[in-house]
Parts: sequence; C-alpha cells; structure tokens
Amino acid sequence: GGLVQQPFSNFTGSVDGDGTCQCSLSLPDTTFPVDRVETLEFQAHALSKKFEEELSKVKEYVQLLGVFEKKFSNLTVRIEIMEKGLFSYTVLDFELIKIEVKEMGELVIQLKKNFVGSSDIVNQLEEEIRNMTLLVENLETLDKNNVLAIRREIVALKKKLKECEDSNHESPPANTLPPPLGSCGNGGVVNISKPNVVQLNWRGFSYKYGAWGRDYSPEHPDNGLYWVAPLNTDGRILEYYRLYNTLDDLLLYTKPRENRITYGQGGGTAVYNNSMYVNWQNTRDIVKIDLTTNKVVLTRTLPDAAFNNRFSYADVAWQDFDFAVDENGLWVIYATEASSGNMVISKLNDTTLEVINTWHTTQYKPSVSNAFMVCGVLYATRILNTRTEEIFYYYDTSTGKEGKLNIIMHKMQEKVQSINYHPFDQKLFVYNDGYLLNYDVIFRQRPHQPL
Ligand SMILES: [Ca+2]
Repeated sequence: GGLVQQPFSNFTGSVDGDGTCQCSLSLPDTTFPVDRVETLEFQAHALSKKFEEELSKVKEYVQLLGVFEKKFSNLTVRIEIMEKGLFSYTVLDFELIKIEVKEMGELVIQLKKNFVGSSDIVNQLEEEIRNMTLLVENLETLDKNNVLAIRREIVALKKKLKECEDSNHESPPANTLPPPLGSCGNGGVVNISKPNVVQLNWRGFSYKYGAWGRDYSPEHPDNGLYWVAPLNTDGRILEYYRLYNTLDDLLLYTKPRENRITYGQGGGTAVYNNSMYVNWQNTRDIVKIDLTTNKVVLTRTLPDAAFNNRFSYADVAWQDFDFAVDENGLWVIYATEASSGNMVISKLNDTTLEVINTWHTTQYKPSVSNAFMVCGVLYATRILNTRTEEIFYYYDTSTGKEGKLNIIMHKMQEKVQSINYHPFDQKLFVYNDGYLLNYDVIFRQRPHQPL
C-alpha cells in the first residue's frame, strides 16, 4: 500500500492483505474549551463597554462643540456687523468680545486635554480663534483711527458752530460771551448731559468702588493726566491707581503707568496740580502724593473730621473725606461730631494742606450720595431710583446761601461711587459701579449772580 496524500497532517492510511482500507486518525483534544470562550466573552464585554464609554465621550464632545459652534457663529456675526460699520460700537463692545474670544480659547485648551485621539477639529477651531483674535486686534486699530477721525470732525463742527454763533452776534457786548474755560463768570450749573460711557475700569467688573478723573492745573489746563483709582474689592482700600497721558490711551488701555500706595481709604480721591489727595487708612489724615514719583510728599490731619465710615455717603461706605477740585483750587467735603454729620466744606491750601476757610451746611452727609464743587459752589446728589440721580442741593461758599435744585442725572448702574469735576473740560467724571462715565456740565449763560 502506498501513502495517500491528504491535506491533513494527522491522517495516515494503508490497504491491508484483504483489500480493506485501514486508517487511523488522531483528532485534537475534543473537550469543549469553555474557559477560553468565557475569557473571550469577558473580553468582548469589556471591549463593548469601553466602546460605549468612548462613544458617549465623543457624543459629549460633539454636543460641546455644537454649543461652541453656536457661540462662534454668534461672535462672527457680531464682528461682521462691526466690520461693515452698520452700528456704532464702543470700546466696551471690544472688551466683551475679547473676553468671549479668550473664554473660547480656554475651552479649546480644555477640550484638547480631554480629547486624546483625533483632534483635527479642535486644532482647526484653535486656528480660527487665533484668527479671530487677530481680527479683533485689527478692528481695534481701525477703531482708534475712527475715534481720531470723529474727534477731528467734532473739532471742525465746533469751529463752524462758533463761527455761526459769532456771525449771529455781529457786535456782541463783551459781557455776554461765555467766560473762558477754567474761569468763573457763569450763573451756576443748570443742567448736565446724558452720560457718555467711557469704559469699564481696568481691573474689571468686580471693582465696583472707586474714582476717576483728570488732573487739573491752572497753568496747563489742557495737559492733565487721566487717573483711574478703583478701590480693592473690600470697597475701602485704595492701593493701586493708573495714569494715562491721553484719553485715547485710557480708552485703549495702552501705555498706563500703574502705581501702588499703602493705603488710601475710600473713593473720595481727587487730583490737582499733578498731586493726588487721599484720606489715609484708619486716620483723619490727608495725604498728598506726587504723581511723578508716587511719593507721599505731605501728611496733615484734618481737624475734627469724622473718619473710618462714621459719616460716609448714602450706600457708599468709607468716603468720609470727599476731595474736590474746581476753578478756585482744592476743597474737602466731610462732617464732624460737632456738625452732627452735616456736610462741612473746607478750602485747603494745596501746598501746606492747611485749612484756609470752613463753611457749615445744614445738609446731613449720610443722606447724600455724592458731591462736587464748581466755582465755589457745592452740589450734592441723591438717589431717585436705579437709573437716575438728582442734583438736589447746593451751597454757595461765596454767599453762604444754600437751597434746592432738581437736575436729573442718568446713570448706567445703580450706585454713583464718586463724582469729580474738571474746570477746563467742564465735565463730571463719575465712577458708576465700575464704569467710567463722563457728563458735560451746562451753565446758565449769564453773568454770575447768586443762584
Ligand atoms: Ca466727589
């Protein structure tokens, strides 16, 4: 017999003498491998569980990306509107968009960290956000040009208006012309404009308390630095303040000089002749700080002044001392125990910080929301509602006369934290729960006489 070739390695057969085919077959172990199947089943189960997990993760990311995509397209639309110039926009719009773009950038980083695997989409998003950041920056430069162009237009318009007014009064009697800026010949404040929102203070939304303004010096009335002094979030301590050379720098948050002092108290700060005047923490002391060096150049106690939140303003704490600057110089508005909390006005010598003269009003300071001085007249405000304040009271230091007024003052946020007047700009600088507002002061156009 010969070997029959078969494709089975364990098959052998032969034909015996009787012609019967004999073959022996050896089969592998016939026992069913239950344990291996079990292992396989277990592995399959684990794999499908893992798969489910991954799938749900992917679903979660897809959902997140959906939300993200919506935000992104909303932002794109807003930027398009700004690009086309369909609506006017402010520095605040830029700030909000910048914050959102930053938030989205952070979200992408988060996604990348969690999303191990194909991150093509995430990379693409990251790229787009980078482009958007660049676009916003470009738009900002554009806006700066716009601001400058508009300002030039305003100057031109003002000039035309002036010419028009001049031609109306062919030969005007000298005393009916408005007095030069920074001098007093007006008949007092009769109105103020709607607020112009300049921007959010540089430290952000949570810095609701503070003050801002522009330095005024009679020798260089139009050279004053802009200063922004948000208090720390405790609403009490003045520690950091910033200076800007121009309003454009302030608007664009560029080229600030940031200084630290330890420590001022309250939002009653004012700046005059390149010096900042603050109430020093825990004292009835006035401190004079040189803006060029940020050094304390003088400290003097304000006699009898109540301090440490004894007689602050309505809804505004720690402003026992409210410094004020007007055409005549530096003032401080405060209260004493002897005045029973009524407002006291003192004219200060800004070189020595000595009190030159003092006036006693009958107006209780804690029921007033803030105050400012114009041409030696104190004006005080009170809250009417969440959107309006009223300049309701005046005290004229030249006559000792006081009385009621009702000049409406619109506001953005609920609380007016401080008001500072600038004699050359003839504007009020208001710190309104973190927002910096400007108002034009409107005067009675006739020779000065008692209100
Ligand atoms: Ca004030």
